[in-house]
Amino acid sequence: MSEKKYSSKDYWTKNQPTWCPWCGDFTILNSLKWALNNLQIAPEKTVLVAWIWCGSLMPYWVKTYWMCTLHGRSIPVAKWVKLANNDLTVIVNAGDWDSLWIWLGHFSHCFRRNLDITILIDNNWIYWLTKWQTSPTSQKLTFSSSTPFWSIETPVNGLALATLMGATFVARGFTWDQKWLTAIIEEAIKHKWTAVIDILQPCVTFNKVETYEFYFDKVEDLEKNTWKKIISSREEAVKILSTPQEKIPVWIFYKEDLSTYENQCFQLEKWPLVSQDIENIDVEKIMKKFS
Ligand SMILES: Cc1ncc(C[n+]2csc(CCOP(=O)(O)OP(=O)(O)O)c2C)c(N)n1
Ligand code: SF4
Repeated sequence: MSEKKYSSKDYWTKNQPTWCPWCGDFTILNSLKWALNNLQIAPEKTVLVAWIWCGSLMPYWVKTYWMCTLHGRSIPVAKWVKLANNDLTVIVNAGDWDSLWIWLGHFSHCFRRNLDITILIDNNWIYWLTKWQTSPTSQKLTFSSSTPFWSIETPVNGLALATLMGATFVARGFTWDQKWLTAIIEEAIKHKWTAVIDILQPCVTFNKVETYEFYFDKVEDLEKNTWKKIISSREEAVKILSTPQEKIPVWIFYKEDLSTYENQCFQLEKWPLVSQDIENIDVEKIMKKFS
């Protein structure tokens, strides 16, 4: 086997993560670094996009290019990064409020576009940064500072929504299991279309209900091979994702290869936009046509 160009150290920055001990975000960080290393993706060809919440501090601890954007705007920023230079590996790291509340429009529509980006949702079923409020993924009857008489809304089913909107890679991971989470992230990055992974990430400080112990009982055990099937029918995937299961399935649910947005842009046929000579492009004619 040929020697690896990048070692795992090439993806580490000098700074130490400041999350609470046992926070699930550590597993996501490690899994992401291992996935990049296993795939030998050049750190200088990778862009991590996030904003400002607990897990979105992740870019400080991964040695790639990164951007912390405005709240709820990571997907459009990731999209423009990808369109400007489709040679880059672009990864979005989001929270459950970030993706399934403030960003819901961007989240839904990105699957129709199907650019080659990977979206990780660090789903802790609660808002951390603003100190323990009910989130769009909180279960019914959640007690928190924003719902002191318990929540009565039903939670958003992000994966079912993504599948309905045309997602071509839909998966769930669990932060107790770094080996499988790494494998899922690797598959998502390899997938040449928009990939989404909902990651069950217990917030050990603020979420005293959906704890690791809570999930141990409920999550499928991949070592026992209880779930590990990839569904090829979108209808079946939506049905399974929308039907409460005895155990929460983790792994890749649905995968399909279609045309990426980039592949359908004639402007990107030969080179990424950043490598093209735009000096002599005359936009006057087209401006006149539509003015
Ligand atoms: C436009 C806007 N509205 C509200 C906020 C306040 N705010 C900051 S973090 C946050 C919740 C983040 O929750 P989530 O995305 O689930 O991540 P977590 O912190 O739970 O990991 C909110 C409401 C903000 N920063 N910007
Ligand atoms: S508050 Fe929760 S989500 Fe944030 S670092 Fe601590 S355990 Fe993790």
